[in-house]
Amino acid sequence: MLELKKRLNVLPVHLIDPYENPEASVYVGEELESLIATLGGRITDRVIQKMERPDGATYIGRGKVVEVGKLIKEQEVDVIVLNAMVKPRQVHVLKERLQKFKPDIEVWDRVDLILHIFEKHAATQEAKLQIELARMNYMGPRIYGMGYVMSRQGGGIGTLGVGETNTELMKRHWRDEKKKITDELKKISASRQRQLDQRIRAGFKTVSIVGYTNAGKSSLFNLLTGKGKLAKDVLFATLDSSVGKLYIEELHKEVLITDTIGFIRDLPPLLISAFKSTLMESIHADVLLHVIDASDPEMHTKIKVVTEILSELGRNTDEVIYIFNKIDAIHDLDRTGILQQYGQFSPLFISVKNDEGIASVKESITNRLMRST
Ligand SMILES: Nc1nc2c(ncn2[C@@H]2O[C@H](COP(=O)(O)OP(=O)(O)OP(=O)(O)O)[C@@H](O)[C@H]2O)c(=O)[nH]1
Ligand SMILES: [Mg+2]
Repeated sequence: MLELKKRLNVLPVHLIDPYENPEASVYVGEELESLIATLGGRITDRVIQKMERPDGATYIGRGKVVEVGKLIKEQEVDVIVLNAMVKPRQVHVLKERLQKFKPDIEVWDRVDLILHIFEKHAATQEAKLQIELARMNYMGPRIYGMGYVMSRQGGGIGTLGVGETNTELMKRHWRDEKKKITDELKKISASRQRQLDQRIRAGFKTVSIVGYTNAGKSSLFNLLTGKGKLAKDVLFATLDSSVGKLYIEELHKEVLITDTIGFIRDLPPLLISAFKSTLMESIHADVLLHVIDASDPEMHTKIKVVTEILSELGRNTDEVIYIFNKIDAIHDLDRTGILQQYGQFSPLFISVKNDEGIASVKESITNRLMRST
């Protein structure tokens, strides 16, 4: 693991399919750079490789390796980040080749970058364990076990059982570690589930806020619950679920509201599954609010990403309420178009920043709850 105390020099490397819509690549590239900024990295440069298909060995291709190699030396780059999910083997080979130019260079793919951000923002033991599990799932037994086997070999390979190969050892280590973490997570989740059950038995209804990262979920949560939760212009500011209360006059009752981790495109299912227990609780709420950044040109794609993840997690997405936030930041929002396209999701237009439309959110929650009781 890389020391994150000092400010990292980061070089993003984008592989662009020349036949793909160039605008789409720009947005995906911008997202990568805001992820890097979120981690506190300094972007030294930007390398673009136009290729229809990644190179099997080095991902970026032999010629590019030399170009990137020279850059990382010149610019004292600590990490290069590949803008995609890349096979561990390709990352490994690329790193080896680049080490000839700069021995301590790190090579991350997009998922590694996201995992480092998660790690930086993880506040609770549960979040930390979930990230560790996600990392293990993502690396797989071989890559995860590499460091372990090296250290065992340092201590003498004679400790291995007869006929036990390194791969088997790696797999066993991976399985054992995974079981330890999973067991611990189960305990935490069970105790939280008990709390939740108690609340449900006490007659509390639940409302959950979901959406793409940076859409304004925590900001809305704060406004609804009066809590001072961290809202920041970074991706994945929130990693832990938090619960607050909102009083609904018509029901003469308080409801529980949860704010949780944001979604992002190309989040591998294995990574989501590590956060499943936290996510499951929240997405199976009585009312689900999907917060959308209406000022984002990529809004429609992001809505799709969130909807897909919700269905992957088994939530019926028909009854979600769409909340188009940040209307203060866009002047020509096509409300008619949105109402037509997303009419079935009872779209609301709000600005948390200007405290606009919040009453409509409460009203919508109330209506749903009245219908379901
Ligand atoms: N202009 C504008 N900015 C907003 C509005 N609501 C939230 N923001 C800003 O959007 C950024 C993200 O807000 P958060 O509430 O942290 O978003 P989030 O969805 O919880 O993000 P993650 O937890 O990182 O997934 C912050 O800089 C907020 O100040 C709004 O109505 N208008
Ligand atoms: Mg948040």
